[in-house]
Amino acid sequence: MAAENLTELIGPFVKSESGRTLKDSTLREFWAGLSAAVMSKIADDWDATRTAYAAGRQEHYLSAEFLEGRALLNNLNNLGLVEEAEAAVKQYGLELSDVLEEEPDAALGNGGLGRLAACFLDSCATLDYPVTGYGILYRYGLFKQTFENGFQSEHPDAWMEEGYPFVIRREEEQRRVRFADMEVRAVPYDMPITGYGTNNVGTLRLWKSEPLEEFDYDAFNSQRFTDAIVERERVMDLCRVLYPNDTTFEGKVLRVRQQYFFTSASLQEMIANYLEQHGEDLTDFAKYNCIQLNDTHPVLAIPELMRILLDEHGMTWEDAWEIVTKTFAYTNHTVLAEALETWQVSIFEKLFPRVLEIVYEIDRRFREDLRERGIDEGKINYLAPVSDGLVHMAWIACYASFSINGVAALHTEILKRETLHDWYEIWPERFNNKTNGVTPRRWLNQCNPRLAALLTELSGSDAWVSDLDKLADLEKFADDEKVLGWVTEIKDANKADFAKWIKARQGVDVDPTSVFDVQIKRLHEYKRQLMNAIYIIDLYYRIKENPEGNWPKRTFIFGAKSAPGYVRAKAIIKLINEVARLVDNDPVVSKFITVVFVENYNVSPAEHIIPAADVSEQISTAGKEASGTSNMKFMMNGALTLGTLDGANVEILDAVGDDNAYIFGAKEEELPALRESYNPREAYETVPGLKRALDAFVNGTLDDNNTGMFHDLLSSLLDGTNWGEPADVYFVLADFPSYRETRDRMAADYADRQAWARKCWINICRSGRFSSDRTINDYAREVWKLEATPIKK
Ligand code: TH1
Repeated sequence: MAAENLTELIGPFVKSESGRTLKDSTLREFWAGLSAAVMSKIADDWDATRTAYAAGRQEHYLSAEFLEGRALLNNLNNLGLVEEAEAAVKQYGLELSDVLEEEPDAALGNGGLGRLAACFLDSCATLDYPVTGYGILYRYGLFKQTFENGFQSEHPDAWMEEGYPFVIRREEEQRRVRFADMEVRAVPYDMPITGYGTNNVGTLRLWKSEPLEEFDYDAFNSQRFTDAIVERERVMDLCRVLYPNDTTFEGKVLRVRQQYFFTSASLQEMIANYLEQHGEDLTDFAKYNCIQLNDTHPVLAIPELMRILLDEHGMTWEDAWEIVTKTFAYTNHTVLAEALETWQVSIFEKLFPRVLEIVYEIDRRFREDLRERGIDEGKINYLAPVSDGLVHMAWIACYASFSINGVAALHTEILKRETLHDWYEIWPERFNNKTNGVTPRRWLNQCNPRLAALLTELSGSDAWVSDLDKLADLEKFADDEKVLGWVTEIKDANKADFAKWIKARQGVDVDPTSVFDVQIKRLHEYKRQLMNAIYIIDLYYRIKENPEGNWPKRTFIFGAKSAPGYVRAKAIIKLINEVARLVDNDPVVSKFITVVFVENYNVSPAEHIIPAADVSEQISTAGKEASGTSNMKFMMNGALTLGTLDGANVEILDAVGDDNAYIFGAKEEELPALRESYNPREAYETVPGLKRALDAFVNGTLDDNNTGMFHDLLSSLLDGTNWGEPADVYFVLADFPSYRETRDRMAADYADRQAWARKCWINICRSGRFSSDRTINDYAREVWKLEATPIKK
């Protein structure tokens, strides 16, 4: 089977997918056929990997989100089948690139946290680590975004409704999950995770909820047919939709059901595998299993594992707790208070009373433990798993985990100093940092084939693709004019590609010779897209004032979804769209600048945008962005960072030095003092140009269709709110002057393309640290204690 080539395989697979002759098949059917053919080539190695991993020590990555994006090209690249696939579709007069664009994004995540999980699985597969991802097969991924008159509107993303060849249903490995008010089947759908330069194939296991019986015949026979159908739908509802909040907690019952559902099913599988491989005595469970909790969303796994060990395997509390506290490791991804998961005790009571009982017992013993350590009651009550009628998921995680990590150096320091300070005082040895990373397969080799070819040629092999530190050897070309010329040519070609892509997608014209200045990430006040927009409004007025000025040509690119209920974020989206219109309608200003808001930003648009970027906007308020990961993707692709000293920006600056990054704004340690004296109204009155730019929100220059939302935005900056929120919480106006100065300087620097290209090259060559391979090797060595387990070649 594996010997068959794609040229032979594709015909039959397309036919079976489409049920038609090849010449009548659609592009989508070609995509499905080619994908199915690729799956058939993976099957044997996948099976061998699963068998190899089952026997030894394994790590299980529990995450409510996996933002995989598209799978076909990634798999073709990993299997070395791109050329074969090109030839295979060419026989039918098609282009592979057109076939690839047919694939829907698997958008089972909101943003950085979900995409990180996907990059991690990629690295685990590439490095042969025995790691499995567990999550939820959401029927609807993150909503699709459209703009209606500049306003965001949301549409369901039924991403696998038309069939999706990259998941396999494993009927025989289903589990049962019990809630107080219902019992459901958890059916696993497995996605193969191929690696680069290895035959190992990892697994992402996504659970789907289904009714226990296809039909409740009892209900049917007693003429309650419709009741039976309604009950069925209730079970299917469980996995229906991904909650669209990034870094904010929403205490919906369905969400906590999802969390218990996938963690319980995953644990049952781990236990079953242990019993099969290592016998009835579970004492050594933690010797063979380690569980990484991706934020607090899977923390119910802690009391659930206790429940399984106590109730189903008759262990004592002490023995069970011993296992649990050697098994779990917790990653914190944010210090924002609004992200803290605290569930009402009454919800636990209703859904899983036995789990609540266990949580209470953890709480009781926790209090006893801390009292013995001489800690005062006030602090104990604050840190306790249960207090004031709320279950604190982060506190359970901190108490039960042997490892607690942040996702960038600065973030981990803030955890130790503030957010988790009390925990750090009691258990300092649990704390460690694991700076995030991104996979260079998708985020360089795959999305930027021109640059990848240059890197391979200059280094004499493609070894850098799975060992990104190798790029450091290429720094010797930093003053080689020929190489720098190629770097510039590659960027220009990528920009031309982007221009074509966005024209076809949104009908917008962009000038590929302009500076491409990009901010793509979830819309949140702390990320300060608003500061970016204010800069553009100010620039608009400055150009109008001086139309003969030597203004560099620039394209400002945005991509961002707002949580549907986040009113202020939605107002910022409308504002940016209105700024785009203002600029576009002005015959003078539009000669110099263009504003493009990429609709429905997602993983695959990012793959078009990032290779074309010159400027990477990483402008969050210092201390608020735990890490950021697009900053790393931009760096790898030779875009220069315009950023604050926040999250992983700090480490990027460390790697490239002051000359090769543009840093501005208040530092995290300066903010408390600044807050004391901060008066945003004074900035409004005194910073040149600021009043003019902000007045545009409300004086008719920008139109919010009489919703009042721009007025609210302005007053959030100048007045705060009558529910006690201070003015300009995120220091937009405070950082604006240094942002403007730095951004202006950056645009002027671009004119010297050679000097600019040199900076780009340094960024590329020093991006090795930001490969998720480095991150995963660190987790494997320091937290998971995991050995690479290659299957035979
Ligand atoms: C993000 C962080 O905001 C970002 O800075 C970081 O790079 C990324 O995680 C990966 O570590 C987060 N996303 C979420 C999503 C939810 C809750 C908390 C966070 S933190 C739903």
